[in-house]
Amino acid sequence: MTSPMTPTSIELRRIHLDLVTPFRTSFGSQSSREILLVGVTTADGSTGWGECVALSEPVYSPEYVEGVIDVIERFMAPVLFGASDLRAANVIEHLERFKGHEMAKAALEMAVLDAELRSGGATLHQRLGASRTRVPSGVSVGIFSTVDELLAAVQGYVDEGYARIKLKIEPGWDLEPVRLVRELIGPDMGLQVDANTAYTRADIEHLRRLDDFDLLLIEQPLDTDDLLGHRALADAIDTPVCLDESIESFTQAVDAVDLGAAEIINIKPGRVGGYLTAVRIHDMCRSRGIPVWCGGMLETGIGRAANCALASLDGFTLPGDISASTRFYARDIVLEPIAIVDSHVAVPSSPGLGYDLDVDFVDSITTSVQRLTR
Ligand code: SMG
Ligand code: MG
Repeated sequence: MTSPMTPTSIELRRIHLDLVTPFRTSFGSQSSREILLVGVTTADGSTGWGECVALSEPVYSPEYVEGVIDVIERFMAPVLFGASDLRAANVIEHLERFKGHEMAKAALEMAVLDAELRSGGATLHQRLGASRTRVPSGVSVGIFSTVDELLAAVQGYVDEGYARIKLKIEPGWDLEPVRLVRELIGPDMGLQVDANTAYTRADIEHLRRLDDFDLLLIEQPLDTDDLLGHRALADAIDTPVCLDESIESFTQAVDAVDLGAAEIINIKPGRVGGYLTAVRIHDMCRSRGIPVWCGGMLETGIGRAANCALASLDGFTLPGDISASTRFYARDIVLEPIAIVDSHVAVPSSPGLGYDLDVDFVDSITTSVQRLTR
């Protein structure tokens, strides 16, 4: 058992990174990423960092950067400062009074976990009990104005060695782009689609036509709340239905599986309230034969390193959205950017979450810092 820690300060640092190319999904296009880093420093002098996955606007989920800062500053930080027995394993318990805000809670748990692992000289990979030393790397490809641009982008990712392709889709950008990409990459490469809630139950017949393309899965086609719609879709089509936005907790994951609404789950630690809850969802899915994979939120090397360790657990049987740092950023904020070797990303082996911050670069892209103290 790890010894409890006393947090003495919490830093909320906002950074700004330009994307190498705009990323368009069914809910909008972004050409830069604002990211909130959460640093927790403890009385023994160790600091851990968490990366919050919230976007600037509440368009993927209800949380957004400014709201996360507010809820941490106003409610969550004071509770953690007052805790006498703080460990990564009980951060979520301490914050239980506060409803929702899973991304804020996850970022705090992640920072405490990093500090705890660093002071104990252990890796996240060891802590989670994972065995694999590398994980296959998948890439998420946005929506383009023309199919020619899409095909050129996909060809580029294939050339870089990605193990599978995920295409963003929306009404008007689905059957034809998917058909052409399947033709381009051939029958053997893994291909899947992600609609980010862009369809309704009225589209079930249309979505059935995706069955022709031997997809690994269709991710979150319907509304976040529409579990029964996803069940109806799963009954109507052969392509496995995977949930992303709908799963914000362990209980929701169990319910979605029980209802037959999720044949596969995309586990994003930030969306479900942290890495430790992510592992519980993984374990539950594994015991019930539900494949899982690790999603991405355009993380920097901090989140990517940790996602990689999580994805090395045995139940992560499908390639995750764990791409190289260069997929989104010309320069990452960690000293050793995430790279693809032979279609895989190596699980980090240094203590903590597995990254070393490029402090000078982080300073140069910081747009605001708040330091909260005990
Ligand atoms: O980090 O590789 C990544 C991004 C993967 O497509 C991705 N994420 O719905 O799964 C998803 C999206 C959410 C982020 S969109 C801004
Ligand atoms: Mg998704």
